[in-house]
Amino acid sequence: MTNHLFDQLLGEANAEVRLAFMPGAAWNSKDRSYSYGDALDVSARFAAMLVEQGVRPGDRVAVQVEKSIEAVMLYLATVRAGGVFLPLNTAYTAAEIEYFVTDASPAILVCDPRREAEMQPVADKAGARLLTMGVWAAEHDGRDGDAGTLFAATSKTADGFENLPRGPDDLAAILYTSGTTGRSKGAMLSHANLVSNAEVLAELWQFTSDDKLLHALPIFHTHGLFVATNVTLKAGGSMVFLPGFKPDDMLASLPDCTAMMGVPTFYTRLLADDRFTADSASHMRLFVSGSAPMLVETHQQFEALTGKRVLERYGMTETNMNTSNPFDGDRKIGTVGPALPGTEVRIVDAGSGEKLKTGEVGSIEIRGPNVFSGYWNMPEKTAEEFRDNGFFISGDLGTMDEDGYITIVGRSKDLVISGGYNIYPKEIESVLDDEPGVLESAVFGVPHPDFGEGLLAAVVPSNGEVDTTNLMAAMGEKLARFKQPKAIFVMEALPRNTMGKVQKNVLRNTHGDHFKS
Ligand code: MLC
Ligand code: AMP
Repeated sequence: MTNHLFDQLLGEANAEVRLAFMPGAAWNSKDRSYSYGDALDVSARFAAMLVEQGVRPGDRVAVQVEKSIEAVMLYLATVRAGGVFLPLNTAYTAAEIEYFVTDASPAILVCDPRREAEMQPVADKAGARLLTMGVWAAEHDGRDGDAGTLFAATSKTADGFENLPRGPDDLAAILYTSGTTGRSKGAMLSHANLVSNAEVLAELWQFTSDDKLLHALPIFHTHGLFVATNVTLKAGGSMVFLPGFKPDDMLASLPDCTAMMGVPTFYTRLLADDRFTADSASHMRLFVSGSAPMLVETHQQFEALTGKRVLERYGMTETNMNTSNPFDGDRKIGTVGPALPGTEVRIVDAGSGEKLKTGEVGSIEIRGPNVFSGYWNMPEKTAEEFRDNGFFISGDLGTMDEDGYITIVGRSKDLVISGGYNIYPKEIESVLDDEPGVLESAVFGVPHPDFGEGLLAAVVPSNGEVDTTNLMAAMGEKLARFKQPKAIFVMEALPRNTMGKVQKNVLRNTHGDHFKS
């Protein structure tokens, strides 16, 4: 019996090798270490538990828990049990989670024990069984913290558990990505999508079992879960697993690592810290950046300080990674490199779909084994975003040079990327427009020194005035913190063109200096 993703990632794992450890008095948790043997054992026990709890092949397992090694085990367990892993941002409010779980109707929803009371009605409404997953070690070493019901339901042995069979085209994960219409869409990723990307990246970036990755990204998105984790597993390497980005912990962990993956904010924060020197980076063989554009200036500063050039690559929730600058060869600053082996990337005229000439700006489109099969329950949306010949329309605009390197120059979608998180203004505008006293709103991004882009909102009151403090409070209940505008401006009217369309470029120009210190 084969389980495509599991077999490819862990089929030949050397049980003795250390996979990950989570350091850190700073995180109020004892040093803990996992070998590949532990990973095989714990993920099998979790998988057996999921089957006992009623998970059947193809069932979704929705998970909103803090980052931990055990959360990775839950991902592997879901795959082994034949399920579909559905990770959710820990910042999402109960209102946001309700949309995802009613849309995806998972068999199981796993949440943090501290959120059990607010999540129970959400699970009930979606017909999902609720489990809670807290601090694993609380069970084992008596530390403070609620371990939750998931560990309690897990048997002490994995005896007799066999992976459920799953083929390359079966679903392995659904990742929700916000949409231009304001409704989030669940990108359906198959076993083959994930395996092909992990194989290609591990080889291209020359990952081996000698590598130790500094992992400080969240594990509910493509970057931290599939790129960072799957590539490490594929290579049989190790990870230092930090719950988030804190400069002290990054600097303390760097000497022990060989590679790091991060969003541009990681790099600007490291560069802003005097303790980050050429020495801190001298032993590192690879720094990768992606999820948002890295400024040329940041690239140059990093290289001037460390003598190393960050390798920038380009991906999406729907497609995993599409392009990458080379490991060996010319890493061109300001570009995201050429298409990955096995993946086609083309630049076309958005209207006609005709291929454009070298250097011309057009729609970036992608085809290959990395590209998802469609949006969950949204066949029309899926059809709109694919060409008849199978190319996926990314919504990004770019050029291709004579060597096939892609430069992203903008987006045809109304999207703000803040600290590597995608925010679709439409979703925030819908929330603002529903508030009493608001006639209409426009949400937009402007340059932000830490997050790349920072979110701002302009609102037009329905009766002359509106209390922006109340608006902020209302958003606090409905939207994750990172989606809330950092400031709200009251305007008499929104700037519009002759067609009546809101001119966000005018708002961006007017408020472009908002975050400049
Ligand atoms: C936190 N805040 C943010 C924010 N992150 N606001 C806007 N954008 C963000 N990204 C809020 C906090 O809630 C807080 O609010 C205030 O801003 C300051 O927070 P902080 O303590 O400075 O933030 P921190 O916890 O350090 O997080 C920043 C970060 C994090 C950049 C480390 O956002 C992060 O890990 N981003 C990575 C996202 C990611 O993995 N993207 C990959 C997507 S996959 P207040 O007001 O309460 O103080 C993808 C495909 C691909 O895109 O190509 O990879
Ligand atoms: P997400 O939907 O969260 O997966 O975000 C995908 C989007 O992130 C892409 O469509 C791009 O707009 C953006 N992105 C990812 N990597 C890069 C990069 N290296 N440079 C610029 N934009 C990027």
